[in-house]
Amino acid sequence: MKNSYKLMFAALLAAGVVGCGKEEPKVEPAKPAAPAEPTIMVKIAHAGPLTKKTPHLGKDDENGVALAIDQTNAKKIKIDGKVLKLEMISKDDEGDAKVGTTIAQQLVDAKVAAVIGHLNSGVTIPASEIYDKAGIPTISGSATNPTITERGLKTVFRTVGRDDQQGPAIAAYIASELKGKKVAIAHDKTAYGEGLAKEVEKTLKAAKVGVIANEQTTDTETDFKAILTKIKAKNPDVVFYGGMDQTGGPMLKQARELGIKATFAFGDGACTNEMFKLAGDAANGLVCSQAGLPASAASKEFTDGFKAKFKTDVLQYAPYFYDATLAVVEAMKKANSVDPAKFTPELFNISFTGATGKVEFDAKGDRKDAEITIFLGNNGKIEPVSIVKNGVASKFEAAAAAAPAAAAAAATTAPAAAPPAAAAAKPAEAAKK
Ligand code: ABU
Repeated sequence: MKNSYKLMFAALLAAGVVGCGKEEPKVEPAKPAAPAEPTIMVKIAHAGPLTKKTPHLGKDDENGVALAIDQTNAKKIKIDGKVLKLEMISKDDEGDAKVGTTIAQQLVDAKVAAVIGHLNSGVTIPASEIYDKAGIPTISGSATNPTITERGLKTVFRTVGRDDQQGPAIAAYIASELKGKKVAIAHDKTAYGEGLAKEVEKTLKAAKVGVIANEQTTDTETDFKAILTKIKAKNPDVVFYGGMDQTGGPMLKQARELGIKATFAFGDGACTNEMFKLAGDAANGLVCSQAGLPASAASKEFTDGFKAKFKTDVLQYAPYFYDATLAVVEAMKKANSVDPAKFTPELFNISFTGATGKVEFDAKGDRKDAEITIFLGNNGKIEPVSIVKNGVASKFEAAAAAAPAAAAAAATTAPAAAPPAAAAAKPAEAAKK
């Protein structure tokens, strides 16, 4: 049969004009597909170390951004009448300022609408200047150095607390709970490590705790025996290290090998379960702080989504990078625009409950009412023991862990129900801004 006959025959069959001697079921004509809703594609960048220094933390952060993007896309949020479709571009800054500024320019050239990152303060500081010049907002979920938001840039934000909140909180714990009398301090010479070590030292000295050593290393060092030998000679009861877990873990392990008995304390960069992989049993008994609520207090939407998508545990900052991404979406909704020039100013006006509790920024771009959590290493993992908010410490309530807002409330309504005691109250007070 020629093609034209075939087509005509098929049409007549469909219309019931010709048949094969028996009744054929009527074939409903296919309904025309609904016209696709207009969408608006927006590139959101994640930037952090994915191959060097702390790639485990960089991946955790990236996962937080990816989850927020997935969940946002599923909600089919309309901006200016179009369905918002976010696309993630993730860049490896290797935890290095030079690489960070190179990729910052690449992200500007790629016309991303916002950058969620970087992980490290020392990378965030120079990279955010490049984004700022391009009018692109930067929100970090981990960078805690105060300088980041002290430069008057109106495009730079963070969803975690600052080191001038975290430093006094961990120092207060050292003074009042560990009853430290002779504290040795070491840091990795990064913006974060050195800055936090200075905050800790300042608070300890104000509390009349002796700071008997101040040693320096780098964020790529693997052998700490030389500085540890000097520290051992001073016989401290506590050692505070300002640095990340990839150096903090081996340092702690080597300290025990050298016979140093002091309690080791760390800031958020080394406040991860990774410490047990790096230091083994030596990590039991460590004390550390995170610049926010613990991951165990993250929202159900985040926790369930994270487990389902990544089949792994949160390491630390993923909920904060998730909330940083959602903050951008909230600002876009408020501005009804995906244009950074229009939605960036709205970041100062947003208010939403994210994975980590209520998210609002102050006039500097810092998170309002940031909490600091103190952890102890115990039985192969870090466990939250107290929360410091606005300079007031209270016991961490495991029962409230599933609801960040409730956990935050427990922390503020039970002032000084737990550490720190009087000796630490003043330093904690100094954390108020
Ligand atoms: N806050 C610790 C890790 C990131 C940073 O501030 O460098």
